[in-house]
Amino acid sequence: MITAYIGLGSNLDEPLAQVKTALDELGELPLSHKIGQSSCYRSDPQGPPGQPDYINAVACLQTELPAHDLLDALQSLEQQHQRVRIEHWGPRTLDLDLLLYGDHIIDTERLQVPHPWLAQRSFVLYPLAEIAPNLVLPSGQALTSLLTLCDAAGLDRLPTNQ
Ligand code: A4P
Ligand code: MG
Repeated sequence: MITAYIGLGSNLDEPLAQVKTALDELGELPLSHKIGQSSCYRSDPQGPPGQPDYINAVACLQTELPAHDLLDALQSLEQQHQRVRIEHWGPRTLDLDLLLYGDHIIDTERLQVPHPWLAQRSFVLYPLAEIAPNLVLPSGQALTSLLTLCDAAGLDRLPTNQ
């Protein structure tokens, strides 16, 4: 059993509803249990200018799926949300990133884990800290030390009843 962290993001077609539905759907993946989920956050878009704000969250799964099978499952969930890939880092109905897969380091054509931008992104680090405050990355870096280097400006935690 591996503990995996999934980053969720959406900035099209009712992003908050997209992310909340996807959090439920992650709980139904085969050979997996969802054991945690962060609050939802509103975040300023990073990437091409002029995009709507994002909603982001992070979920924690315990899974027996091999990493590439988990990626397949995440991509088919994205497809269910009718995601169309138009522009790199551009707007999307649902983006699911495999942030961490245990302490594995994976570098294949289809999959890089830890996710390459994990350490720089407030919309990943702050939700992650909510559910795994004592996390240490495979590099040996503690999440707490990454947070001290990452500004939370442009990131708002939404009330849980929203
Ligand atoms: N891929 C490789 N590693 C992974 C991984 N760890 N998890 C491959 C998921 N996929 C991974 O991804 C392109 C390919 O990456 C996939 O086919 C998979 O084989 P994509 O999701 O189609 O393309 P993308 O999302 O446009 O590019 P990328 O580099 O994945 O972008 P990110 O990192 O997902 O960033 N601003 C805010 N505020 N909030 C956001 O959520 N997200 C992005 C997209 C940009 N700006 C944002 C946000
Ligand atoms: Mg992505």
